[in-house]
Amino acid sequence: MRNFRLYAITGEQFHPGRDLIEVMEEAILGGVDIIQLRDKTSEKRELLRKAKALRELTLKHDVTFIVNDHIDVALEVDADGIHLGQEDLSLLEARKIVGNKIIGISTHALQEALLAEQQGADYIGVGPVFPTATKADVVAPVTVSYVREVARTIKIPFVAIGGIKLHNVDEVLQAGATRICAVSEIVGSTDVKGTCEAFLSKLNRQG
Ligand code: 3NM
Repeated sequence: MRNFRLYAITGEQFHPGRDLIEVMEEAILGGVDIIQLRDKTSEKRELLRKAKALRELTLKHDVTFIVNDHIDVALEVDADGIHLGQEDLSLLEARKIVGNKIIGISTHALQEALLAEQQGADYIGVGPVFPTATKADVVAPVTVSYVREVARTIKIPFVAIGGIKLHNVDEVLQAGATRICAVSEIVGSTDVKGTCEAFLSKLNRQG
């Protein structure tokens, strides 16, 4: 799996009146190197339309493209990978279906992280670090102490997520994260490109 540092997930509720592809292209121009389509409300046909458009966009810019939950959609548009939560299809089942595509797993505790690593996840999500209203029914914040624990223990790439903003990202980086993911702070920004650039300059300063 290609290295990545700044991971953006779609969140259309944060940019009413603005086109999905336009917003995500701005994020890419700001330096995002991996994009995930996450859409809990669209019907399949609409989801497929968005996935196709994002696949085209990410190919054009040579950026990794991940689809959340919907393995069928990921396969249909030949996405680079899928992202699954703890309640979704198991990693081992998913691996049988997607072969060597990227599989990312959300984790909220070290046991989940260790299991995902052992079962062959390509990367894990580590969160929610801070409170977030973006994900429904999310567990209580795991805080930067979970980031620190994962940084010490886990060998596969991990990405910190959940409530991460420009004003609190330094704390996450200091805890050992080298990759971060944000939804509302990026796609809800009035300057998507500038926000991504600001995240990257903090990531780069950290090493
Ligand atoms: N997954 P924002 S938190 C999609 O902890 C998602 O697994 C999380 O959105 C996890 O950057 C989250 O707006 C939402 O807080 C992150």
